[in-house]
Amino acid sequence: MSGTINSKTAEKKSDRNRLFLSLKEKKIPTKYLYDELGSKLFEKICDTEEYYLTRTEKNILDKNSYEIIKTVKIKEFFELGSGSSKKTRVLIKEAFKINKNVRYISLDISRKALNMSFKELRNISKKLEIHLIEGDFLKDIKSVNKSSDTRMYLFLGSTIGNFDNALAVKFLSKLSKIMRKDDFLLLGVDKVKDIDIIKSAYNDKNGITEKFNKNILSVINKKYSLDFNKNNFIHSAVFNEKKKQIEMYLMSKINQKIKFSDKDSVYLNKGDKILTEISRKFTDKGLRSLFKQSLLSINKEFNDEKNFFSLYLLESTK
Ligand code: SAH
Ligand code: AVI
Repeated sequence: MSGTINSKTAEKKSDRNRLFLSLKEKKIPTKYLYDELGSKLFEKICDTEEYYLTRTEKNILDKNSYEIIKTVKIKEFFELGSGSSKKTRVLIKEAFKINKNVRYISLDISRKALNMSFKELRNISKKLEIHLIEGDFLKDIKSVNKSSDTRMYLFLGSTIGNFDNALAVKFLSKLSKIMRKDDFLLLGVDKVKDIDIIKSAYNDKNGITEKFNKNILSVINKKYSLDFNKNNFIHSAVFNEKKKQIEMYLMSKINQKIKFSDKDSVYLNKGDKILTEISRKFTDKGLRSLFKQSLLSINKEFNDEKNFFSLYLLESTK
């Protein structure tokens, strides 16, 4: 069972150049974590004992979806980076109970995620209108801004934490400018807490995060005909206390040269680290400042008892 996917991800020569420039800075864009296997591994991470984020956010949603849906009259949900939509389900189900004409749109870079999302939401009802868009939320949001119905944007799972501050402000401001008077953004954010709890979420004992991280090499190998050997790398996820962020790296075990094209190669020394992802953890003060800079204001805030994770219902102040 799968829905029709509208694709916006044609491969361009500039993507290859961008990847090379990124590799020269010892970075791989985070979006390459998510191919078919990457999306499956991410789902497995969500079920690990250590990865508290998903179950905490799910509990918050389970408890508050009714209140959210009751307070805001939404015709259309537009989820960015939906993954499997397992958490979103309860929200859409509540909305569908009230309004059978409710519409759900998912924009995700991974086909696997879109298919999982379709499966998850289709079983609410065959009548639920579902649109799937394979695209990059950093590039393609504007092109799907065609609806005149009241819309709730969903950006869950603390994916905003995968952006540095400048990118987060740019992304959220863009959303705020697109949002109309009656639109909302529901944003999930992971909070600063005991460092050991955070670190173990990215270093699970069964090595699923390690596989997820190393899979990024298979993704770029396949996409750009490269020959990274994952056995020559070590998974490293450390907490940068100053920046309050997890930094996920692949550390080279050896001195190595990876051919990129006839004229270009990537050189790595033993111990060199390639950054694959940052995952920022937020304070209330930091969030207030982020929202202000991004032309957003808080309508409602939902937390768990331990204050591990927060869900914000935001409005545009543009
Ligand atoms: N929101 C879900 C999934 C989070 S994982 C949850 O809370 O569990 C991040 C999701 O964003 C993945 O499904 C991944 O495929 C998607 N993603 C990552 N980078 C993206 C990009 N640049 N554009 C669109 N989707 C992206
Ligand atoms: C999608 N994103 C918010 C996850 C995170 O926690 O930063 C991705 C992830 N990386 C490693 N584990 C999970």
